[in-house]
Order: sequence, then structure tokens, then C-alpha cells
Amino acid sequence: MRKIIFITGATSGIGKASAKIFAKNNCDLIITGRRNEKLLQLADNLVNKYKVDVLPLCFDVRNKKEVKSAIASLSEKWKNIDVLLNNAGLAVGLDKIQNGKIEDWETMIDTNVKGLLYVSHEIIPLFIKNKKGHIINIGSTAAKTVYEKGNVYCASKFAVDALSKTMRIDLLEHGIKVTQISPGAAETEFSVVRFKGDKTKASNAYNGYKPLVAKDIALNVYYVTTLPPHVCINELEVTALAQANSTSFYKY
Ligand code: NDP
Ligand code: 8X3
Repeated sequence: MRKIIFITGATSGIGKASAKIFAKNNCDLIITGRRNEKLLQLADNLVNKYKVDVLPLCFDVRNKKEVKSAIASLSEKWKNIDVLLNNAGLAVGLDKIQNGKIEDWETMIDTNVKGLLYVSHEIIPLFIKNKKGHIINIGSTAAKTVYEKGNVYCASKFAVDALSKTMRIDLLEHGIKVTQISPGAAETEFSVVRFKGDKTKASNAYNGYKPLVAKDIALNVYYVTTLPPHVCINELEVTALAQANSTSFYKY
């Protein structure tokens, strides 16, 4: 029987690259995000290329009713999820705290923290019932070392870090794996979203060094699911060679 992987934020970047690697490795997928056209297009590509089953589910992780009804709508086959990849997330704005916009703060906290919780709240009971499961949370180097203007984004990822650690402890008795993968800078749509569509500012974030690409993280996401049942990777921090932490880069 093929594994079922539930991925939030599969329309772009790390989530999309993970969907491709899991499909290539013969897993069935539930792919989610807000942009339905992108979900449908990805589902079509993966089904045709890899002959796996792919279920697109369009919802906003910030909307707890949508999250609940999307997951409740799953058939028995699709409820048999093996891996939850909590990947949907974003940074909006890069401002000193005194210049920050409350709407940007709310978007980050609602997506990165509350969204991750809403999805986990619906899927953990399925894992407990099925006596199996693996939660992979995408954290960030921003949760290890804060940086100027990172304020609320960093705080949201510190919250993810705390949740990953406590989920691991709380779920011990159920044999559910919890892994946090904390990437450094990866060139995806992340910076375009952070800079609200300003592509020049976004690409400047990667000037002078070779950043990660989404596939670099996706390979690690897949890797942590390939280990024997008694082995759990609790955390991986993965950066480009030119980046040691949030603030230390070697640029040419
Ligand atoms: P992208 O912008 O390329 O992808 C983000 C994904 O999240 C999209 O598929 C988007 O889908 C989804 N998403 C955002 N908001 C919502 C929402 N409200 N509801 C549902 N889905 C949502 O960025 P990345 O791939 O880089 O980001 C993935 C994760 O990696 C994030 O958690 C990010 O914080 C983290 N990360 C990224 C790093 C980087 O440098 N790129 C470094 C460290 C961590 P849609 O718009 O269709 O809803
Ligand atoms: C995203 C990468 O360096 O902008 O987590 O915080 S960074």
C-alpha cells in the first residue's frame, strides 16, 4: 500500500518540491493551498508523470472552519494519512518593530502559528486512531538566531520551534514521529511574498551567494520519512554552504 502524504502550501516552493519527490517515490498525496489552479495543475502533472493518486484540497490554513471541513471531507482511504508536512507559511514585510504593520503581524501569526495548529488539530486524532503518523514542521533558522527587522516572523518561527518540541513529547505515548526541519535562505516565492510583489527587492535577498533551492529542503523532508520505524529525527537545520546562521553569510 502506498503512503499518503498531506502537504500544506504545495502550490509553490518547498511544499511543491516535496510533493514532486514524494510522488516520484510512489506516495499518494493530498496537496493543499489557497491557489486552486496551481493545485489542479500540480495534481495533473504528478498523476500523469508518476501514476500516483493526488487529491487537491483548496483552503486557507488561517480559516479554522475551512480547515476542519476540508479534512472532515476526506474519504476513509484519504484519512489514512502517514505524513503531515506543515509547510504553509510566510513572512510579510521586513520592518523595524516601530514601523511594523499590525495586518502583516497578524497574517504571519495567523498563518505560521495558528494555521499550523488548526491543521495539526484535525490530523493528530487520525494519527492516534490509526496508530501511526509523522508530523514534519518547517521551522527556520529565524527561530535559532533573530535578525534585525525579523521581529514577528522570527517570533512566529520560535513558536513553531516550541510546538515541534512539545508535540514530540506529548505524542511520545502514541508512537507518532515529530520532526522539525529548519531551513536557511531558500530562493522560492518567499521573498516575493515578503516584499509584497517587489521582485527586485526579492532577488536582492540572494545577491552575492548561492542560496538553497526548494528541492534542497524537499530532499531532507523525504529523507526523514525513509528511516526505520524506531528512528525519529527530531530536528534538522539546513542552510546553504555560504550561510552559517540567520546573520552570518559569506558573500562574494
Ligand atoms: P513559498 O512562498 O514559495 O510557498 C509558501 C506556500 O505556503 C505556498 O504554497 C502558499 O500557498 C502557502 N500558504 C501561504 N499562506 C497560506 C495560507 N494562508 N493558507 C494556505 N497556504 C498558504 O515559500 P517557501 O516554500 O519558501 O515557504 C515554505 C515554508 O518554509 C514556510 O513555512 C516558510 O516560512 C519556510 N521557510 C522558508 C525559507 C526560505 O528562505 N524560503 C527559509 C526558512 C523557512 P498559497 O499562496 O497558494 O496559499
Ligand atoms: C526564512 C528565511 O532568513 O528570511 O525563514 O528568516 S529568513
